[in-house]
Amino acid sequence: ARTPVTVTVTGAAGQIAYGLLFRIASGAMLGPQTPVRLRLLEIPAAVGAVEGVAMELEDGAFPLLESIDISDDPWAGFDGASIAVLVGARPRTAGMERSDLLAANGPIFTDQGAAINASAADDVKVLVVGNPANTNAFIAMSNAPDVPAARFTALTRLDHNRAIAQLAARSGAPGSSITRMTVWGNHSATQYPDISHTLIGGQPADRVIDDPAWVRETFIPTVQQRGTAIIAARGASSAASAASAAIDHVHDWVLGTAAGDWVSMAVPSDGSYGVPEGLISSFPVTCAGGEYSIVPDLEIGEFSRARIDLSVAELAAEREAVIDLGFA
Ligand code: NAX
Repeated sequence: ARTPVTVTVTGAAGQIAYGLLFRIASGAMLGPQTPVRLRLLEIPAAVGAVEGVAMELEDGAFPLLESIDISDDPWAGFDGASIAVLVGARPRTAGMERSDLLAANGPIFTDQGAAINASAADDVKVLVVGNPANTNAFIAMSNAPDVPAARFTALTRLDHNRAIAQLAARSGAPGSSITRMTVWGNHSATQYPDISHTLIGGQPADRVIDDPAWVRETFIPTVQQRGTAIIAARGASSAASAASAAIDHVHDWVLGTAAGDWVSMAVPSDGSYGVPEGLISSFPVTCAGGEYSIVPDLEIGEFSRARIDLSVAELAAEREAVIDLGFA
């Protein structure tokens, strides 16, 4: 058997974790050959609940699950972690502005960044799911000076998968035939799902769909507002689909993307596509050998340019705000 991999999940008593942990234990994230050691990190008030989740994980009798450790201390919780999935965050409550949300989450991701810096494995890969995900990842990255910045990423794969689902429904083609979808920018309502390089059954998506008004007026807003639509329908925010997207994100980062295809990940910009260096923004990426690379040289039309710039401006403002608050 292969060497076990230590995976830390924060917010382990929450809704997303309840979907995520069982799939990690089953091998869906790191493959059917890799044993996992789970570290579950929670706040003290939720440790009891997380003990219940651990009992259920034991009851799954997963052959790949080597151990489960529970902690409410980030330094212990990230000890030896090669994969860190940061799901726990302070939720937005009624009357809270986005700036209040940034302020409430700053201390969590400052501490967790420092703890990852001090105690995670040298090869740690970090995925931030908790919102505002891109900026929380930026804070964690800024507080982990010894970890290469490129290891800090945020989840936009759910938005990517939602976009594929909408294209499949509209075209009648199976989702598996839809490739080269791109989501740019922030995981927020300003995100830009871009089909200008997407293929459906190997043909350009905009030619297959042939309805620019649908793309502008229905497709883009539907993907941007999908989280809100799920809350309205379900009475709770997306959980199993977010967990599934987190599995996809880490799976592809570690095990690689399919030849000829790419995925969307929010990663620290290297300045590509006019996105200021260091902002954690969603890009099209390919993955191989445990590393991702931003897909180079895509042509960006005027329509796309304006939408990417809008979302990136929001990210830059969030970065300003957390720097002013002293979190980065
Ligand atoms: P829940 O409220 O069900 O669970 C969150 C858990 O995090 C709670 O058990 C809480 O005790 C724990 N927690 C809070 N602070 C913590 C800390 N400092 N250390 C460890 N644990 C801590 O929320 P859930 O539905 O699981 O959503 C979690 C986060 O994902 C939210 O911020 C949510 O907004 C975000 N989402 C992100 C998505 C994305 O695509 N990036 C989509 C889904 C979701 O909206």
